[in-house]
Amino acid sequence: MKKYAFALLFVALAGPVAASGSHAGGHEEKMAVGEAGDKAKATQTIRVTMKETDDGKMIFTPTVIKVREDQTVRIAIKNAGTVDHEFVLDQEDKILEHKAQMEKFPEMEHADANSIRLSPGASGDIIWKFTTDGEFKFACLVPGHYEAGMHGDVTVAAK
Ligand SMILES: [Cu+2]
Repeated sequence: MKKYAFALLFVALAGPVAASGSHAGGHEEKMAVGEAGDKAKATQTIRVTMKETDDGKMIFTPTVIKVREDQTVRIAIKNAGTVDHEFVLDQEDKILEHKAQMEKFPEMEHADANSIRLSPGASGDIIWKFTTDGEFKFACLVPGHYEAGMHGDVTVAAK
């Protein structure tokens, strides 16, 4: 019932926004992984580090994030590496779609609430409300980085 109400609300809100046209990715659609959260409502801070390793891999630490449905978290991300990295949070098929786009357009900028790009040494936050239980992903979509190991899993437990 609640999900149905959300869907109706979204249709009402999304109409004019979609009509104005954003880029082809269709980021205006409601995301299964959730929505931008309110920092004041964050109940947990999850610290994530991004870096290259001595043996040529690129990694997130940790690689698994566990949260609960309807929980708002602050994901505090630090680039401890020597090249730009990204943190993109989404469902797996969207991540892979986005990855393919990044391979065609490596300089593509993301200005979405579910992603952040950080230069070496930089830190930043994503405040996120997980609205749906299930399995999601986070990844760095700078070309080559996903293959080098930069992806992880998000498990959202049902309430
Ligand atoms: Cu990266």
